[in-house]
Amino acid sequence: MTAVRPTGPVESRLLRELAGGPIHFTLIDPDKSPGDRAAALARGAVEQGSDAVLLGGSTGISREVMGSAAKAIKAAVDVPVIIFPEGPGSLTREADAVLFMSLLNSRNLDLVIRAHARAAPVVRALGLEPIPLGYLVVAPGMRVGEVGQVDAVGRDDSASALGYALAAEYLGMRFVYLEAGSGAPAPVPATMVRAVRDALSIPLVVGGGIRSATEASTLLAAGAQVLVTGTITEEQGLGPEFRGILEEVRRARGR
Ligand code: 1GP
Repeated sequence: MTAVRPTGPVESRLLRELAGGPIHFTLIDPDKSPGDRAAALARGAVEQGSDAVLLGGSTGISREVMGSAAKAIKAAVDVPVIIFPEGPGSLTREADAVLFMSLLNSRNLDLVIRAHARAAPVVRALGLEPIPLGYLVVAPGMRVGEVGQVDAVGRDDSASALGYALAAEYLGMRFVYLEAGSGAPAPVPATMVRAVRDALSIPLVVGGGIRSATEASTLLAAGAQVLVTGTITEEQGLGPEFRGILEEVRRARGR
């Protein structure tokens, strides 16, 4: 027994990369991009410098669909494949890790902690590495805001975002994710990212609505350490916008 749960291999790898500057996660929805298409997207994204693949979506993805996407991606690329779950039903041992995340501003206790009590023994039995993360939905929140029954943090309410983020850190979570919602018309405001970054000691993940190099650059300058993009690859593949975002991440790392 140690006093603190040891950091697993995926988290250790992410922390090593973060020591060199910001990184990028590519979100793939296996319902929209199953198996081989998921693997092709992942291969292209990693070739352009993306550091991990998140697998998820906000509608019930089955264990089988998640499993076959994870397996195909792992055969294609050498970056962590991490489940971004919307419930215990999509957990699979084919992935490397799972964001073990509490939806901090949900009104539904299931999404704050109760589903986790059901999922934790499954995560343990599958041998999946849990990465503890506080997930905070900022307006407009989009589909995850609705499904997650959130009291979305207002876009001008950096003080609330800071409070939630710091509470997550003090509760022992190891990452905080500020989420504007997949497909949001604009990402989380840079002023909010800056306010949270200034207070937080753990890595800050930012996602939702990032579609251009300019938005990526603004968020990185404000202190975002992990940028997550999903819609842009689902809609446009690995085109110039995606490349532009990855170039900004590389530039922020000084590469
Ligand atoms: C959603 O933050 C992620 O959970 C990615 O958002 O699909 O808007 O890139 P987009």
